[in-house]
Amino acid sequence: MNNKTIITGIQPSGVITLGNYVGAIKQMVKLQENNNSYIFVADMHAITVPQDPKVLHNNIRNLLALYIACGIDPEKNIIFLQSENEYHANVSWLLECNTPYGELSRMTQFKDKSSKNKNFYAGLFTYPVLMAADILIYDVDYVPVGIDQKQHVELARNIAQNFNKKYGETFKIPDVYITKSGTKIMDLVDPTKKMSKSSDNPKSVIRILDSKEEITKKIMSATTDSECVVKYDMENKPGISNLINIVVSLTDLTIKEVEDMFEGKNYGEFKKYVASVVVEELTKIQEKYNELINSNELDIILDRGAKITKEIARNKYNLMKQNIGLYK
Ligand code: ATP
Ligand code: LTN
Repeated sequence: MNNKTIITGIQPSGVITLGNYVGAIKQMVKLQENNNSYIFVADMHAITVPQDPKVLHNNIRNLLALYIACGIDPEKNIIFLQSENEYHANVSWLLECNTPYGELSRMTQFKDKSSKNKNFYAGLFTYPVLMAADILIYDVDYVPVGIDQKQHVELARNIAQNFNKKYGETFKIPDVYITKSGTKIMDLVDPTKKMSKSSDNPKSVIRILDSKEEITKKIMSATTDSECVVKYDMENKPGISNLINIVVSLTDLTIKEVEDMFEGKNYGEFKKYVASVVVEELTKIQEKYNELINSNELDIILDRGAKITKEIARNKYNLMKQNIGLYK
């Protein structure tokens, strides 16, 4: 992909996982070279479920520092904090008033999350509209996300198409850009579930700031099977396949090469290798993170991001108001 405008965001709902790194950040690092890219901290999305204010505050700064430590270059991207640009919420409201209730009810992530906790808030339901606002404000070509977000980007497309039809050309129609197949990293304890940063089980998730010992311990105790053959088979051997995926997404090796390397070897040896690959990658990131977290570089980056994105968002908001017939 070249010369395209792209946007993506991650929620500061916990320290990011290896899944977020592989599925979102690493992709943006590749794409930043030849595209006009926006990357933001989706803090207003994080509050769709209850958050402890102090923890949330720390998670926001951590995520910002981690973006940069993971290779997101502030010179090549516009990095911003969603809540610092109040137009996202304003645009979202105008879109909400043009989004059929029925379409929102079909969102699988909403069904999932609302079934886990029946006392959910309205924001959890309308969240995909805020995501549509994030995307449509910037007239992007592509939205790089993991497969779990595809339905939300498709909703943003529908919202934009309907809005354009009803009120005249207002938005560019974005496309989803699904990051390389096979890069969905699964939970280490239950490898049929996606590894998720809001998971309650610490053993399930490798977090980017985990220590070498923690990483090794978690991988060594990851759920596998009793077959003792390192072979990729997501359906019958989800645990081993997930570990192979982890290696493939952090190295230049293919699945076949990993299988060949461990032919006739036991799971213990394989797991030790997986742990060493992860530790090597995350140690580099952690060193950079430690340099950044208490520096004022982060504040400078945010101020610049807020300034640039507010200007763009204000123009889009005003165009929407005008097209809808709101007084200006
Ligand atoms: P939460 O637990 O709060 O829902 P999450 O870990 O599922 O968070 P998101 O903030 O929803 O992560 O996602 C940020 C980005 O990371 C998205 O592009 C998403 O597709 C990607 N992503 C999240 N989890 C994984 C995973 N396990 N494997 C690959 N990509 C992932
Ligand atoms: N909903 C996404 C985060 C997100 C996003 C966006 C991604 C919010 N707004 C706009 C891409 C574009 C998530 O939970 N992963």
